Amino acid sequence: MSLTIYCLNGPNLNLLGEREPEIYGRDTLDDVRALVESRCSEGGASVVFRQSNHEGELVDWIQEARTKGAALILNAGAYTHTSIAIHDALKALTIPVVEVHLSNPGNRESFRRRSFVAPAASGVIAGFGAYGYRLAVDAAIELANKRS
Ligand code: CA2
Repeated sequence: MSLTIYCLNGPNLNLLGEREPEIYGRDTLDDVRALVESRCSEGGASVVFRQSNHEGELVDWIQEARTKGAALILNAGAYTHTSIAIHDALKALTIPVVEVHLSNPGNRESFRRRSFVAPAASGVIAGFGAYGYRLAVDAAIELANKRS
């Protein structure tokens, strides 16, 4: 049976491509979805790709990935820097987690330097724009295959 990769996206990422292209690039979230779907299909995996502006909904989906997913790619947006609820949900997972960001939070405002996702992630990909999602898919499939 093929692997299912969850790719979850947090608040405001629905606005991608509409504002601040110098930080987040010109790709829309639909472009990112297409890239992720295509890379997953090349790697023999299926994908559940979602975005929410609501912390609790993201927590629900992380819990869903726990039983239905082989790996999780997560761009928690600003919740990365604030959410203990997302941190706790991630800690309950046994599947690999790949944290991804379009920008590099490490070279931006100091409040973006703390991540509540990173301590629960296998690795972090940041600063490569939409291309980072392609790298994240490769890492997620590699880690999921190693486990199965
Ligand atoms: O670089 C990333 O992927 C971020 O997760 C994006 C978040 C930000 O809070 C994180 O520090 C880093 C913000 C997403 C907002 O996306 C927008 C896109 C276009 C226009 C406005 C917001």
